[in-house]
Parts: sequence; C-alpha cells; structure tokens
Amino acid sequence: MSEIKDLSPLEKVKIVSNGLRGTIAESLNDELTGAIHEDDQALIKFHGMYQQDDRDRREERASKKLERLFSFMIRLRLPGGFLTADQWIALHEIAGKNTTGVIKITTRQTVQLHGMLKSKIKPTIKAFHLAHLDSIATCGDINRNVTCSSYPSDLSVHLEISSYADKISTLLKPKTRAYYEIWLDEEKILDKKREEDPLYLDAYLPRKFKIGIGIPPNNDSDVFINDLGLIAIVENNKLLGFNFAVGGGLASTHGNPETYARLGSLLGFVEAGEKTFKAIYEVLTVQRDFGNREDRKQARVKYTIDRMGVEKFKEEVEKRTGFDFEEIKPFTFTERTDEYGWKKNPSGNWDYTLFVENGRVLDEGELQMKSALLEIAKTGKASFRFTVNQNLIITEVKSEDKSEINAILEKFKLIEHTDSTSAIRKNSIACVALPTCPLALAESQRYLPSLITKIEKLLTKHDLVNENIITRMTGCPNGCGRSPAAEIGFIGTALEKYNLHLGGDHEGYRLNRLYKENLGEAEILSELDELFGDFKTGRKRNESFGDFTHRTKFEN
Ligand code: SRM
Ligand code: SF4
Repeated sequence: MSEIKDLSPLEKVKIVSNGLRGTIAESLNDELTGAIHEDDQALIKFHGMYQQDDRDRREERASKKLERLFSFMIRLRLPGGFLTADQWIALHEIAGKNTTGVIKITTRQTVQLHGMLKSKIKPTIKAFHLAHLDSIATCGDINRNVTCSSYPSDLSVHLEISSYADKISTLLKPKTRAYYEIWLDEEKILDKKREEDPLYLDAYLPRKFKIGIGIPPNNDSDVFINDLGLIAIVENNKLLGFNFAVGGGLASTHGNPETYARLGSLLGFVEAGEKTFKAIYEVLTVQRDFGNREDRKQARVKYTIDRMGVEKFKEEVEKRTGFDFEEIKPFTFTERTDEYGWKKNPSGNWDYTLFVENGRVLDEGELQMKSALLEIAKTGKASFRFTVNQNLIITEVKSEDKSEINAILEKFKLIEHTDSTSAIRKNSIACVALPTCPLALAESQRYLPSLITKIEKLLTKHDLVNENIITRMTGCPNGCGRSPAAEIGFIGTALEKYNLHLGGDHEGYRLNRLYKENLGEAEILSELDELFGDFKTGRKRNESFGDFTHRTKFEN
C-alpha cells in the first residue's frame, strides 16, 4: 500500500468520508448555492450522481455575475438493463417532474437523467426507491453497473446468465448505509461494525471498476472493453461457466503516451456458481491492493495488469481463491450489433428491438417515442431491456399480446422508424458530451446524427449503403461511446475537430488505430469518400470495412 502522503487527493477524501457520507447532508441544506461542497462532489458519485453545469450557458451566466447553472445527473443501477412496465412508468414520471424529461440510455445498459436541481435529488431518489430502483455505486471508485448481452440467440439459459449480472451487482455493493441515511432518511447507524466492508475497506477501489458479461455468438456487450469481462460458455443449453478477461478499458489522454486503450487479457475459465463469484471477488481485491492510488491516470486495472504481468495477476487471484483457473474454453463472437425488430425469445415470448438514436428517449417532432413507450408500459403487457448499444428492447410480450403492442408501435410510427434507419446509423453510438459533460472537447450526440446523414450519401454513392459499419463518436478520448473499439471512431480533440480512427474489427476482438488527426467535417467526408471508394473496389470477399482498413492502412 502507498504511504498516506503519496496518495492522490481523492484517496484522502474517500478515507475520511465516514462511509461515503462526507458533508453531503450539510451541502444539501446550503441554500446559497446550487452546488455542493467540493469533496462531496466526489462522494455523491458513489451514490450515482454527478454535479454538472450547462456549458452552453456559462458565458451568459458569467456576464451576469451569476454562478454557473448547476444541476445533477443521476444514473440508475440496473444490472443487465431490465425494467418492469411499472418501473418504466415511474421512470417516465420522475424524468418529467424532476429532470429535463429526456431518458438517456447509456452505453452500460442503464439510464441517466440530467438537469436535476439540488432540491430535487432527495425526492427523485425517494421516488425511485418506491419503484424498487436505486442509483447505488453507478459511479465512483467501485464496481459499476454490470452489463450483460441482450441477445440470447437460441439459448434457453439466457435468463440464468443475466441473473449473474444481478448477483454480481449485489455481491459487490458497498456495505455503507450512507445512501439510505442521506437520501431515504433511514435512521443513522450507530454501531459502525455493522457497516464494516471487507471488500472495499475504507478507501474503496483505486478507480472505477466495470464488469460485462458476453454471450457468444453476439458480442453486443463489448465484453473485452471491461475491467473484467465474463464470456459465458454454454454447452447443450447448459451454462458451464465463464472465461475471465481482465484489464479492458478504453480511455487515453491526448498527448500522454502512458495512457492507452486496451482489451482484456484472457486469464482462464472458471466453472459457474460459487467459484465464479469467488474469482470475481478476488479480481477486485487484487486490484484494490495492487492498483495505483497515487496517480489516477494509472489506476485502472489495465495498468495494474500491465505492471504486474498477466501471469502474476492471475497467480495472485488464484492464491486468494484457493483454486486455479482452468484452460480457456473455446468461444466465437460473430457479431456486435443489435438485432432489430421482432424476434421470438427462448421463453416463447416476443421481443422488439427499437432503434433509439444515441439512446435519447424523448418526444421530438413527428417521433413521439416517449409517449409510445409509456402507452406500451401502461398495457402491462411488456417489460423493457436496454442494450449496451443504447437501444431498447420491448421484451417478454406474450404471443396473444403481440398484435396489441405492434399496433402501438405502428400508431407511433416506431416500426417505420426502425426499419427505415440505415445500417450505418443503426450501428452508431455517440457519447453525451456537450452541454453537460465537463470533460467534452467537442460535440458528440448533438453532432453525430447530422454527420451520419452526410456519410450515408457517400455510402449510397459507392453502393455500400447496406454495410453494417460500426461507427462511434466521443467528445474526448475517454471513450464513453466506445469509439476506440469501432470500425470508424471519431474522437474529439477540440470544437469541430476529431481524430479519425480506423481498423477496429466487427466483432470486438481488435481496437482501432489513429489514422488522421484533427479533422474538420469537410476533411472527414473527403477521407471517407476515398476510403469507401477503395473499399468498394479493393475489398476481399465478405471483408468488413474495419478489416479492410486494418489490412490496407496498418498492416505490414
Ligand atoms: Fe463515461 C466520465 C458519460 C460509459 C470512460 N462518462 C464520464 C462522465 C461522467 C464525465 C465526468 O466524469 O464528469 C460523463 C457524463 C456525461 C453526461 O453529461 O452524462 C460520462 N460514460 C458516460 C455515458 C453516459 C456515455 C453514454 O453516452 O452512454 C456512459 C455511462 C455508462 C454507465 O451507465 O455507467 C459512459 N465511460 C463509459 C465507457 C464505456 C463503457 O463502460 O462501456 C467508458 C470507456 C470504458 C472504460 O471505462 O475504459 C467510459 N467515462 C469514462 C472515463 C475514462 C476512465 C478512465 O479510465 O480514465 C471518464 C473520466 C474519468 O473517469 O475520469 C468518464
Ligand atoms: Fe464526456 Fe468524453 Fe465521456 Fe464523451 S467520452 S461523455 S465527452 S467524458
């Protein structure tokens, strides 16, 4: 462990936080400002919230000598991304009453609500609690929302596998009752022993920790980008266990070569059940004890594993579990895209995957998506599952109810909307970026849709309009929209400027690489025009765009 004097400032905030309480309660009562105290800003992340301000209005506010327009974003804990109809109705109402109204589906299969004023935090959390929902540990240096592939293919074990997301999330939840005390007015715990936390101790993890479960053959959950990716191994419709991939993470910092995106390294196979939970737990304790607590830019598991070496990291986990990883079991991912439209699921019920551009559920112009989903939820005849690609599955619709749900989808033109969306748009992701993200260097979700319209024209020109090219944009190199794992990745460098990354594969086994720096829109379109032309004439049979650009631009 590091000496106290060497610890990063945030480590100290965690240690003295009294179980993540800090002075949050006092901050909430401070009526002189819409913000909360600085240290508390770090602590509320562990409770699932970020303090933000509207960056579009900074100048105007400053000119009037007003403080920034502070508000809060809240992110729900939804392992596997599942909501009942009643929970959807509650989410809809809370979003409208206490936040901007937009329900934002994230790249980790949950939702965020933005624009919540300080005075609305408690009512919001209370309302979610009544709907059996919480935001515990969705941010901060702790295990985050556990994702799971949304597509069972023909596997009847999908429910069993996705229940792991729930169980892992519960296993790795912090023991402190701070969330319940501060936001839900639970009585204060006087016996501190009751909340001793053998996993997180008092300093939690050195950095955020992410777990994702992938179910071959669809890698929609982008399993290798997680700190811990679990690849489900199924034989004859029976879940045998999981291959463990450790050390994924996508962020880097412009101009800092010590930081980099990395895919997880396969450690080995662990059988399903208790052994899997034990191994997961001990991967976290190894990161807790060996992760860098001095420099947050070197604190993710990917750096710990590169510093220790994969073998040493694995041995340390084995020493703690008391058993060895078995040999990696073979698996193949063939896809990473969502399976749009109606599909019968293994339980015999129906799922409809709806395209939600950049995960933004709202009523806008002709497209009244939010109203449509509320009407569906009110029938009580469907549940909802978010996908890791920011889309939504209307799920568990019984055969006898399918026509009623289909009629609502048709009435609101959502079937037409999904069917008429181009392949490239359906495979696009953008992170939030401006105006709420404090780290954004460039636009992302407000810009990608219009850029895609221009790229569609190029694809049409080159007769490539049906290509499922995975295209992702982020407003900075943190990679929230998983841009480093795209076939075409745009990574913001400054307002209206992006690095163009190419050569990621279609299935999620290979990251892309920097191709051209600091391009404006005209340059992006001119580069892509040329690349698409070369692809049309020079591709091998069935070669994807990512494989083509990797072969022609980076190999040899
Ligand atoms: Fe992220 C920080 C949004 C998925 C890597 N991310 C942020 C913050 C909270 C900005 C901040 O620190 O103040 C962004 C809030 C924007 C806003 O206004 O809402 C933000 N990240 C998002 C979401 C909402 C993007 C989206 O449009 O869907 C995703 C929420 C996921 C969730 O539900 O938990 C989101 N973030 C990711 C992913 C992708 C993933 O996990 O699948 C990554 C890359 C994978 C990884 O972790 O390496 C990612 N976000 C980051 C990082 C870089 C971490 C690092 O290793 O350095 C930051 C900055 C940080 O932590 O310091 C960050
Ligand atoms: Fe913000 Fe950067 Fe993440 Fe986009 S990638 S949401 S700009 S931190």
